[in-house]
Amino acid sequence: MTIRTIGVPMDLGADRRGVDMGPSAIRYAGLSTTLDDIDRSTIDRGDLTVPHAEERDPERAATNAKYLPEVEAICTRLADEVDDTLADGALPLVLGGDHSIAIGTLAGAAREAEIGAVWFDAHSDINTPATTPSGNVHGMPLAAALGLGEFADTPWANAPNLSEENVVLVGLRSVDEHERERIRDSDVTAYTMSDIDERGVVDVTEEALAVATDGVDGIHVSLDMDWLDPSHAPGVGTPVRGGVTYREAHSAMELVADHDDALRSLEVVEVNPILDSHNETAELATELAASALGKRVL
Ligand code: DIR
Ligand code: MN
Ligand code: MN
Ligand code: MN
Repeated sequence: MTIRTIGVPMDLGADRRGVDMGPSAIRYAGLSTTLDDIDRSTIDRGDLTVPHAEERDPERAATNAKYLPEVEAICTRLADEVDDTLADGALPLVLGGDHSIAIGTLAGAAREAEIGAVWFDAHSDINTPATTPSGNVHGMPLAAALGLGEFADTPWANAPNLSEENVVLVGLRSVDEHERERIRDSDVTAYTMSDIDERGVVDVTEEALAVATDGVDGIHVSLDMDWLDPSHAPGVGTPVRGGVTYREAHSAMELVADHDDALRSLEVVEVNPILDSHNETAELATELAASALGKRVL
């Protein structure tokens, strides 16, 4: 199956500017040649056009969901791109950009199919404008896609065929107070870093994939680079100590590739070259995408 790369240089959903350079840094790290090692054809569709904060009314940043109209416009376009890609029989590989773009990827992936989602992230991304401590939409994409809280009234943000039972969070270590309640009150499955400590990343990821794929047509895999420990992935806007190691991350992505019959879309987000060290986080993002898409040593 052809892999189609779609870059989304979005930084309006996060506080730290620079994550808009993520798609460029990932390409510079050699994404296309790395993917050539996999037995699949790849095509790069370039980047969606995303406005810069400086072009926008500063008032848009003074709300409890910063730049939400811009996020809506971009995610609506991204959803169309993802849907078109799938309709052409290709697999969308979406490069972020901040994690708010997942609203668009999920909406597109779920347009014509029942999907599950596996979320590799330090954070649970299930805030809403009423619960967010930051106003940053990158902390809200799961709530938006599931139509939770105020997002019940924003149809553009709701993924049509995604239900809580098939949403799985893996590797949590930074969850806000209201997010904790929301996860407990929902049917979303969540594994913290403690679960990975106790059971190992292979066992946890296998179970996560089983839950996400149960009874659906396919899954979306969203990889927030802050899932990794900052010692391996320093180039992210919101690093949290105690993340997975380099090998654990590869191991989990290889398990994703083992479920390639279910994999419908893949997304790698939150690479921030300004905070990175010699592009190592972008290089790691490239490697992990390749592992998830089937690259093997032998
Ligand atoms: C925090 C941070 N929970 C927020 N979220 C991040 O702003 O809602 N998600 N960094 O990746
Ligand atoms: Mn920019
Ligand atoms: Mn995230
Ligand atoms: Mn995160």
